Amino acid sequence: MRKVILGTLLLVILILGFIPPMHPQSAEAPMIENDGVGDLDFWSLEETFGNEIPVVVRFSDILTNSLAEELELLGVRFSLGNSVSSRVGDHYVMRGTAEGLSILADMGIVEDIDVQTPRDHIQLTRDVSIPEINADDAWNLLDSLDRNITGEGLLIADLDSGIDWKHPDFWFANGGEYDWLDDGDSLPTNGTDAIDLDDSGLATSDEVMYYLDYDNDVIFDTANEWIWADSVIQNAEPDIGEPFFVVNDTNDNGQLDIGEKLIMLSTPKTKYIVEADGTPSRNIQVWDRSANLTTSGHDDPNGHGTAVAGILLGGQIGHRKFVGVAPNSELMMIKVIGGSNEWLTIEEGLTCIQPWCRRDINRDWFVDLSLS
Ligand SMILES: [Ca+2]
Ligand SMILES: [Ca+2]
Ligand SMILES: [Ca+2]
Ligand SMILES: [Ca+2]
Repeated sequence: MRKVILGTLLLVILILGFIPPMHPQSAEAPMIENDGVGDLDFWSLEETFGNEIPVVVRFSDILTNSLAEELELLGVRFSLGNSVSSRVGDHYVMRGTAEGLSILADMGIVEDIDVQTPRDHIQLTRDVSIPEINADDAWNLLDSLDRNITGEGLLIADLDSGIDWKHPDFWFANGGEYDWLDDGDSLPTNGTDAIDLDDSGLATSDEVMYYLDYDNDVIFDTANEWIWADSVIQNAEPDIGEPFFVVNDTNDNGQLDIGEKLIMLSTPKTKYIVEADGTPSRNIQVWDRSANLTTSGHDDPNGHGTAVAGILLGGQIGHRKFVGVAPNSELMMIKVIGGSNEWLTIEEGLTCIQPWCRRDINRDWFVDLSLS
């Protein structure tokens, strides 16, 4: 049965959105980091914010009702009305006077206080926010076809600024397992280890293994960093056609060990991209994974659509730290934000879903608008 579900994840996206490697935090509002309670100068902040200093407070435990009432007597109140609606996990959005926040910081119940960025919103990474909405519990449930509820079989139409569809977060780990061939130090080593793509047991020049070392610690972190084969152009850079992999980290230590397999990311999760063709008349064009996606010049310089797609369906369950709500679903990105006449109006975007909906007649659909 086909279902069309029109929904908005606006609140979820505002509260939960974040893809660390691709989208550094917005600089729209000041972000004051502190390493512990007491590093903030509340009195300086009071000069900026008056008696309404907006903060995110991480408590050592969920607040009881009586403690929440006690805090409000100190002149520290909950930004969104009460302690329930102002909470994500053990983080609370609050506002208060410098004096009230100072007392709060010294009460021994607070792990951390930061100034809100932007005001009234909590920014948490997906490893915190996705469990908070119980998505990880839903993954363990079965649908009527005995499939785990991970988005499998679902096509998400997302009206946004586009997607960096080549990013390995947006590929299925369905390309089979491969051995890695170590150079003798029992560690992943850029440029000297190999991925045995032809299962010959021998390393050849088109099987050289690399990993992206985001934190420059010369250690490959299986949950946050990416490994790939420099198989097409041997230049130590990932090129079109060079496969990325996730690790079957069987001893669950976050590292690639001898005997552990690599799983190839083989199929893009992005099934369709719909955008205007860049001419003033803005003719609609469709990039189809089964036809012409790899030849598209589509990109997402804005970044918002890619971030939203990460929340919707990014990552691979069991292999990555940051996983979206429905990571086994497929994506139709409809570009309604952008320049150079590549955008559709929202009305055009919603309209063009329909013929595709009829084509994918046995699909369940979800439509996401996250545009405010
Ligand atoms: Ca090695
Ligand atoms: Ca590293
Ligand atoms: Ca290369
Ligand atoms: Ca391991």
